Amino acid sequence: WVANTLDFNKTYDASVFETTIRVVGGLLSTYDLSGDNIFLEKARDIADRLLPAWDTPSGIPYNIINLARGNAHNPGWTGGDSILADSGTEQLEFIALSQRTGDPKYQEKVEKAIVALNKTFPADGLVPIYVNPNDGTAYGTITFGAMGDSFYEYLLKAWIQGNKTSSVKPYRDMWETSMKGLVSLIRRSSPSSFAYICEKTRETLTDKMDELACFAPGMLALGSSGYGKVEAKKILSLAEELAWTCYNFYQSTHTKLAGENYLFNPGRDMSVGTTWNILRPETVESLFYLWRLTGNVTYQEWGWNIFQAFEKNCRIESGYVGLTDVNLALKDNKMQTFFLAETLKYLYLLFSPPTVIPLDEWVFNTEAHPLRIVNRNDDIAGSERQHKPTVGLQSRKTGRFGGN
Ligand code: DMJ
Repeated sequence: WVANTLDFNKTYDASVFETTIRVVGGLLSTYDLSGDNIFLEKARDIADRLLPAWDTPSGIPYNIINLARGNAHNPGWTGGDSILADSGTEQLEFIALSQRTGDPKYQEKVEKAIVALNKTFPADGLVPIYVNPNDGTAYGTITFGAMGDSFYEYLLKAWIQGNKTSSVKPYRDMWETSMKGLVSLIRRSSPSSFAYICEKTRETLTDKMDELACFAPGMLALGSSGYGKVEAKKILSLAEELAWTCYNFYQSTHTKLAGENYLFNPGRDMSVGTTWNILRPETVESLFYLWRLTGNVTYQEWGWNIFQAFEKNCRIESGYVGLTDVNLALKDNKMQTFFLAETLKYLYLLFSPPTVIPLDEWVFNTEAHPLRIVNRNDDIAGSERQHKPTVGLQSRKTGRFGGN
């Protein structure tokens, strides 16, 4: 079907972010798992159609592009600006594509966007969600939930994908800076002392956390081993605390499924804000990482309970659907693709031996498509040799960003 029927030449305005993480990521992962060239060819076809989105004055992409015509723009409701997560979550896929094709152009485009974001990177590493594609300045809310989330995830994962070498150290540096910022947003509820990540607009913190931000415990756990012993322990323990909070997002409702976001009020711990559940994966994703990295079977138990709640409330004859209200158990009529790509995959992996997609050989893109970590010395067609970075990252003299 992919060889004979899949055709990307559509007059369709596609989200650059969603198409990258779902389609390019899915095809590249299938290529890595099967070795069948058709998947690489198709990944390249659609990536080529997305590439003009990065032709902006700053290198920060427009977030929508017409797949057949190649004209790019931003959604009207952002006032013409780009969204942080939509603009900084293509690095893994496009770097992988350059590695596998030997053509550096994909990597160059997505790294230029990070370089642009790094130019105005704040001291606490927390970047607001709206970014001007002309000059890279950012404004609006700071969040690890919707519209911010995977930008931070990819800083860490690009470092892992690059074998944690000096050439990708700038990613790690940016990520560590952002994690200091994350720590500054942590507050604890009363009476039960659940740790949560606030949102921030200018100097004001809001006691609200999206379920989407529940990818953060997994990210912190995954990144913890890159710190020295003492800091690693602190970060891992924060990851465990946040995972407990996220698990309680589920446990605190009538269906035992989490709402879309939570509000924290003194004396009342957490309460559901937006009531729907669209089968999102972030909490089970974090449980998967925590189980792999700590070996603590409690995370399997929590994952099993969440799985049972999906079975009980969301399963219908033809598949699964979300809920419009997690307390009233009202069903919607949609099964999001990330339920198969992520939610069920992470649950499957939570109950598989760690040798299934080992974390030292694979890195999951933000849609849970595993990409093989390629030994940089063995990069196909020698991306190290061929790739001449055209941009420098602040004053760094070394590294992939630095022009060596
Ligand atoms: C997925 O598409 C990805 O995980 C993305 O980064 C944000 N969240 C959705 C699923 O909730």
